[in-house]
Amino acid sequence: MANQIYSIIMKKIWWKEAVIYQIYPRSFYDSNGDGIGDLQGIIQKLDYLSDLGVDVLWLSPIFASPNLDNGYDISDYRMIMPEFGTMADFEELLAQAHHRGLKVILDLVVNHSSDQHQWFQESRAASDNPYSDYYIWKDEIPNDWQSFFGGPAWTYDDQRQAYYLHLFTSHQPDLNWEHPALRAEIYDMMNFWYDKGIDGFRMDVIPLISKDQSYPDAVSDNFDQVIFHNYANGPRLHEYLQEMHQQSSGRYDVMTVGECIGVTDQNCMMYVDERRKELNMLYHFEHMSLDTENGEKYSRTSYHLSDFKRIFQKWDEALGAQGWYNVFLDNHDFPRMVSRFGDGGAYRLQSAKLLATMLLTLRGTPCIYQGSEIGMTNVSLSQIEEADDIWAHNYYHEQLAKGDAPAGIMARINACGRDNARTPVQWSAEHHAGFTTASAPWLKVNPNYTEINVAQAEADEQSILLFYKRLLALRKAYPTLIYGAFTQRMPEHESLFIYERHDDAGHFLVLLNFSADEVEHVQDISVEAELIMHNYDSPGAASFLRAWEARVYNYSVKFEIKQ
Ligand code: TEU
Ligand code: CA
Repeated sequence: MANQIYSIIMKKIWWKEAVIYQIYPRSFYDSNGDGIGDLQGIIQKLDYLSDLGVDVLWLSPIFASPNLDNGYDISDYRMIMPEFGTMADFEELLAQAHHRGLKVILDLVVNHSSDQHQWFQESRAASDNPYSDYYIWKDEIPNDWQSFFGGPAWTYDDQRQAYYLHLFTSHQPDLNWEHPALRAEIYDMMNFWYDKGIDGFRMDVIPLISKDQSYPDAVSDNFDQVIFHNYANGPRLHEYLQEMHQQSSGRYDVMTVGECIGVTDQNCMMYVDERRKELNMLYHFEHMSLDTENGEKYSRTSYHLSDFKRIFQKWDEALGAQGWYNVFLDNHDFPRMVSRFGDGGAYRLQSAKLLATMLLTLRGTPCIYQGSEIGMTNVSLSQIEEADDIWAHNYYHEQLAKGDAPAGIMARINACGRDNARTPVQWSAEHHAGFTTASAPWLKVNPNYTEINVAQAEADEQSILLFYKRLLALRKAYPTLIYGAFTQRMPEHESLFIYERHDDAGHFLVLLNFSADEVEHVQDISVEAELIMHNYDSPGAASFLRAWEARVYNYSVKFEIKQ
């Protein structure tokens, strides 16, 4: 078996062994009662995080920002957002995290800045000052590109009397990476944070930074195709990533994670082949658009489990021994994983544990999104005023103008929207889920906080939280779960996801039933196999898996499983 040799030649390194926990600071914990999560709030919860057993905290942007896109529109890359605290708070957070053995990575958002950034203010003022070329200016609109959040990607600026490119909102102008001074400025800024002691960066939409200078029209109506062919993987991208590695990240012992929108299993090695010295790892969006139509954000279609599994199989093969990636099932841009890939209703407990099992036993660095460790679910917003996300607002007004009924639009926003993941973390059954003492949090708390919250989970032997802790401990105990090869069984089955993780040091079998039906699994389980993780508290019939049942077996002796 070709992939069995991976574990022998694969380089062992801390960022492959780590588990990432993503914090969306605005919604994590509010320490000063203004309704907004903050850095001191994170500090107060560090013991909770270290007790959970994660290794790396990824903080979504904490820099100065007018917050049109909640920090993904940065107005000063070297300043902490005042709502979140001060530089002293950040330094304290870093020291306190390191003291507990937790690493901290920050969000690098350098495809675009905020239009409030001083660079853009200068750039729009004149075509002959030092910042004129920091952004992408054209006298005429060169193509039909559309922005991610709706509407054209080019906007006219009265001051400069030219059009500028913005792949996201018009308040997020794209930076001009062709300009050497801009690139030097970015590397310098990265080193400023590395010198403070941070442990790496997650890099926002990094494949988009190099643009085809001929600015051709969009290749297709399918937005995923446009991203792949027009926006991502530009002609000088890999030159920039290598330069960034040389000038910055490569000089430190840090991890770099690319948010690799528009990257497929065909070109992923260009980014993460360790011999190329670009990024350590990436995460892709293929399983995130499997259940959408034409890559359209607010659409939902059904999908086959076999296709879902095929994505994980093919990425595992593509990355081989020299590449590495992140496994994730939700983050701040997507619905909650239990509501989307599991069953957020009757089988919430079982399906959240099943998804946790998958997340933490595949080959790759797992990323847990805040709140998923207690099985937080999607929220239901009854009207657009309750939504915060600019994308949701834009979509709502676009659809309304097309004559769509508000109830239908809200249903799609509730199913697909980003606010689902952004409601405050549910800490307890107290007012506003114990997130804030303010009269109102910045975004509504999911009303199910009375049942789903950290305090409840900590007191409950059967909780999802405890299950995560056990799984995290298991990964630490058995390096096979990190470096071992991944081999699927019954890849065409439409309800079961069954795979082995194996190498010279160990052998595990993972059985997952992605359905509410009882399904025969046909695997011959050896009597010597030890059941080490199970999301039911009773054994059940040996050859069947119950609704959303998940099991992990450890083989103490080598054992061939019948196909
Ligand atoms: O996201 C890029 C982005 O638009 C995708 O994640 C998108 O949500 C996905 O393809 C599904 O349609 C990053 C950030 O994560 C996001 O929060 C920012 O709004 C965006 O970049 C702009 O910085
Ligand atoms: Ca606060």
